[in-house]
Amino acid sequence: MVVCGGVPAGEAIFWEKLLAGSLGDIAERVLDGERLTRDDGIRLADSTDLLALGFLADYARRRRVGDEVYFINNAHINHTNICKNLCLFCAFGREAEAPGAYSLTLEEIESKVEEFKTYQPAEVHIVGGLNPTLPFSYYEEMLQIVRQGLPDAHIQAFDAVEIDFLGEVSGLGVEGVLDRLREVGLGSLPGGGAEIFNPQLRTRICPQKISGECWLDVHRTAHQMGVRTNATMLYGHLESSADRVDHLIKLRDLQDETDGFLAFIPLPFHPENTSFSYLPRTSGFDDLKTVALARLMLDNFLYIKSFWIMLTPNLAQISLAFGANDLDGTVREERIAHDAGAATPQYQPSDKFLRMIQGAGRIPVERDTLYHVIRRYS
Ligand code: V47
Repeated sequence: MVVCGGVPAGEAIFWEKLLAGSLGDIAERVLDGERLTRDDGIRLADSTDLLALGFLADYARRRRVGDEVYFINNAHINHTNICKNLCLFCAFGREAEAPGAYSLTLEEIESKVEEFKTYQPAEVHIVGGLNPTLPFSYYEEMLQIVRQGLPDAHIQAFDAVEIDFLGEVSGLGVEGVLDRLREVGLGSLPGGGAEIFNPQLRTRICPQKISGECWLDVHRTAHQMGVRTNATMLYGHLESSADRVDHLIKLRDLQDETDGFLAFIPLPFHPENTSFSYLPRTSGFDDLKTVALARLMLDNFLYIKSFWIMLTPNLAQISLAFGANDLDGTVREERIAHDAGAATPQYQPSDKFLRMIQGAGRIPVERDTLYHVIRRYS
């Protein structure tokens, strides 16, 4: 194949090398904008040619979404860590009587919102455990409090696992719950709870959790109702390359069907204080490869988000050259990764995002949850 139009002149030499190498046929498909197969994905996931993966993912990113990199002024609330699922990879969830178990009262939520007013976040991101003692009215009132205190903020709340649980608690089902929560301010769903879809693995890492099919069904329902959602994949525990690729393909298939996903966020497993504390942390090499794999497989997702809290700011910045185009947000308080040993700060100011993005030669864009531009920095 001859390298020609579409490839910047300075890159031709790299393409020629790639096309002649062991990933040459995949490189050709990327260059032609063709969809990659499961087999391609597994070969990429198993490859140790990190720079080749990065080069291909960076090309795919540039062609699909250009040079802008997004961040958001947001604030997280983790309203309860009491959880009936007690997933084995999770250091955050605990039984009601366990040390450190908490549920924020509505008054405590109100004072958090009061505190947030100083920052005027564009988004309030709310996730927590499946606490059987909290009535559905608690969730409705929580959203009402956030909406009242921060009327301009988008509320991204409750992952698919929580929505399914609330469907049961309330007796309203998934659609009924989404309807009711939307009435009190719910804007979109975060992408948590997907973990890894392989059912055999789910029984080993999160036996009480809804199935992958159920997770996908909740997102399908949300999309059909016009509620946008994110998607995640927890990697770096017991899964194989094929498990990762199959997970991504299931997300890609649903996106083909609904076009309702906004961002995909790969979440590196943090083992501390979990049943898998004997496992090592993911390597930087694997983190970057996973971002690149996601960009290459998820050809119908616009946004690949590197959550700096879990990835570390330095690696998140480097991941901008491996297919990522979003760094998430200011956050302010995070418990899920920190309970599992994350040593990153819990807050990062906007000017740090500007430095990270401009330092990577890209264009910073402050966004809202739905990726409307709040400010584009030239
Ligand atoms: O659902 C739990 C994961 C998720 C651990 O949608 C763990 O924009 C690593 O979903 N090590 C919560 N991960 C976080 C999440 C998220 C974060 C940022 C942005 C968005 C978004 C979503 O964290 C959980 C679970 O999948 N998780 N325990 C752990 N030990």
